[in-house]
Amino acid sequence: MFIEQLFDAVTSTYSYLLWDEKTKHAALIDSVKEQVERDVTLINQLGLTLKYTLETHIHADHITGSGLLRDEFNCQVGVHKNSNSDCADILLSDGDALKLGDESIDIIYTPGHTDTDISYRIDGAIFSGDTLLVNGCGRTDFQSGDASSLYHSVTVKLFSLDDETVVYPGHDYHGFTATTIGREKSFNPRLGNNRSEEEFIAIMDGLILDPPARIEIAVPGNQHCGLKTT
Ligand SMILES: N[C@@H](CCC(=O)N[C@@H](CS)C(=O)NCC(=O)O)C(=O)O
Ligand SMILES: [Fe+2]
Repeated sequence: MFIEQLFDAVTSTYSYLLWDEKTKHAALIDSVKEQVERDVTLINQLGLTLKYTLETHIHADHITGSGLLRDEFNCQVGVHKNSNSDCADILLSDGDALKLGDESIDIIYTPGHTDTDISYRIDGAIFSGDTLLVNGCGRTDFQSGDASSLYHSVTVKLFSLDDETVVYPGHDYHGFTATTIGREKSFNPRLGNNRSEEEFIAIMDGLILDPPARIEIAVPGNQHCGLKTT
């Protein structure tokens, strides 16, 4: 599978275009509405057929481009079944798989940042959304977030993948692009080095964070595939 990592500098969001080289079938994970023109041009230049736009969760900080991309490419929009989406074509659950040519995208439910979080696994890599970030993890203080769930999603589900698995995060606020499961198991300051669940919950409870600036419009907007934002 080929992977192109794309960045939205305003919200520090990564989007990922993946495609199967043989069939040119593609998926775009975590698109950003303001970047749709960039993404449409790239998809056309590469001669890809966009099959899916996929969300790692219902985002609170930016609005998805999934609805506009579906209008352009007639692709299917996939989100987790808990998302209360009124527009998705596919409601995903743990254990589901999507096909891109002969390649598979496996769905792993990894709640904790929200109750809609999916990590998407392909051969050798995982797109972890905001469940596992480079040296960090998503906050757990809104949208049914839960530190205990996040702890289990990371330490039981993600840390059981091979150490060499490349981790592509949903955001990075510090200049990193990707990491590996082995690196995060050793060095993640919140979850690595066999951190206990109690310690992790205390760390998350101790964070004092402002809500994302656009949360009031982003959450309902994303439940409408970014097409209605008020
Ligand atoms: N200042 C940002 C906040 C972004 C934010 O809260 N990001 C979430 C992901 S949606 C998070 O979990 N951040 C983790 C962190 O900042 O370490 C905004 O207003 O959008
Ligand atoms: Fe998020």
